[in-house]
Amino acid sequence: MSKFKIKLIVPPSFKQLEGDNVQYAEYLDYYSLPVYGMGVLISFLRQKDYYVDVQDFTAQSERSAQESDLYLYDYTEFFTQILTTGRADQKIETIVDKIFNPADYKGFGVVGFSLHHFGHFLFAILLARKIRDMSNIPIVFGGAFITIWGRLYPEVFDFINYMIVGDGRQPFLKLLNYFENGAKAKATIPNLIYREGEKLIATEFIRYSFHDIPIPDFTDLDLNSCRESLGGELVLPYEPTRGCVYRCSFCIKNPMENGYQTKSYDRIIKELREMKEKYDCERFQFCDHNIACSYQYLDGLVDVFITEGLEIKWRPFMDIRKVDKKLLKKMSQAGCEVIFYGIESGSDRMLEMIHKGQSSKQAAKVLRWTKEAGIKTLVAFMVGYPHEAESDVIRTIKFIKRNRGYIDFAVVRYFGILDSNFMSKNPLEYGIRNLRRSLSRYMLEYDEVGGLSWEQKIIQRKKTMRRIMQVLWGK
Ligand code: B12
Ligand code: SF4
Repeated sequence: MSKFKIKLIVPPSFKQLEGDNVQYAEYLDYYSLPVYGMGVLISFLRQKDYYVDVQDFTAQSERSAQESDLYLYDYTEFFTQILTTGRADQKIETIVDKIFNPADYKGFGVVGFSLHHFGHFLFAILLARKIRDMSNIPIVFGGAFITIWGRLYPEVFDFINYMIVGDGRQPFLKLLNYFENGAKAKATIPNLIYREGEKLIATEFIRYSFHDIPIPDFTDLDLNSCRESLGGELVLPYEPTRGCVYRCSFCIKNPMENGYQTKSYDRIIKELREMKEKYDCERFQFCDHNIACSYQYLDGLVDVFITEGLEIKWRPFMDIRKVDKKLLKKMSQAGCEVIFYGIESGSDRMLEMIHKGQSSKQAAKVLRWTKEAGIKTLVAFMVGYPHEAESDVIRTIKFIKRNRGYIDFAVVRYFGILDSNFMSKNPLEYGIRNLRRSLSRYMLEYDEVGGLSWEQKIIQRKKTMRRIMQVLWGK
């Protein structure tokens, strides 16, 4: 085993009550799931004989948020201060002090942070600053948030040394080699971002194979504390497919994706069996983007689950374009217990503008079939899309009223333009202009061409949100 010791952290996360891209949800407990990408990285590093110590605050996040009041009113307000000083207000600093123990970092050659979303990122900056104050240990940020938006925050290099974007396995290994024996010049390590003087250097981006991703290693986690608050079930993430062939306007394509990629049935069965046994876990959240891109593939996978008698419960993300009654029945038989559908709107005009490739009629049919097959539905709606008119909102409200019986869980998001999505690249094509960064930077504000200004849009979408929440949850 290498003497070089690695510390990997998933920080607790801030959650918003209100702000840029807030979600109002009545759904399954996503925050208690351990972060899949971090598990993959641990597994890979241990296969390479590294000692990895893991501190994953994921499961505690939900609890600590409630206990210590991490639900801040629009934390983006504090963001600039956190980013530039590495410090927050006294209340948050007290929380950071509680979880920060200098002894935890002694003897380690590097500290890596795995950051899935913006809430993680903020907390990671605060922890990184604390570590930096006491030592020069190299600090590396990676994870989905860093892959997509890390480059927008050069100031963070006051507290950290490197960001690794995309699949972190090989780049991190090369960086470790560089730390340990100065193997190569850092400029030759792929997928690396670092600061040199005032300049941000980004090395060549390599997309690594999806086909040799190991199963995640969660052995160090207290899996009991990762149980869902809803039913106390242990649910673990697993990735059978990656990517999606469609191009919904708001969607962001992670550079790690390469179209729609699938694992072989044999491999999925083997890996799920292994995880089931290793973690005594029967429930899996599939972390794919859209498992139903290929009807044939999904149909075949479901057949194999049944013939192999896998006996697991699973929860995929799917769009409804290719789904039919027969497939849903089989999925139910194969253990599928909840499907996350992006329905977005009840207005066909809006669905067309989003390039969603589905009609509200189709959506209603699929929701009914899903429930009839004995599968629960988790439905995502979006409010405040550019040029959403009163008639569109009324159509969505009517859609919800008509189909409420087929919706078990729902999540409503404010529509937001994310840096690097299709709309940010071609705003005029989507009827928007004057794009500018919000406080969070990765979200963009805009004005509608011939319509509402951003200030008016905020008021309009807030009203719409209230109406949608009222029909969904009576509040
Ligand atoms: C699957 C997924 C989920 C799954 C699984 C999450 C989990 N627990 O693992 C579910 C549905 C549960 C989920 C939940 C959430 N998610 Co999510 N999720 C994704 C998705 C689609 C793919 C991520 C993934 O697993 N990829 C596959 C793995 C292998 O890749 P990876 O995680 O990036 O890890 C690799 C590298 O990043 C790197 N790496 C990772 N860690 C580290 C650390 C170091 C030190 C290094 C060097 C490298 C490194 O190596 C890894 C191995 O290859 C992304 C969008 C996208 N296309 O990336 C959104 C995304 C990351 N999620 C997002 C959000 C917001 C959330 C939620 C907060 C939503 C919510 N309100 O509930 C929650 C939070 C979950 C949590 N535990 O805290 C946003 C983040 C943007 C933002 N606003 O901050 C994204 C971008 C989606 C979006 N467009 O809005 N998510
Ligand atoms: S179907 Fe889902 S994953 Fe595919 S482009 Fe649309 S929003 Fe993105």
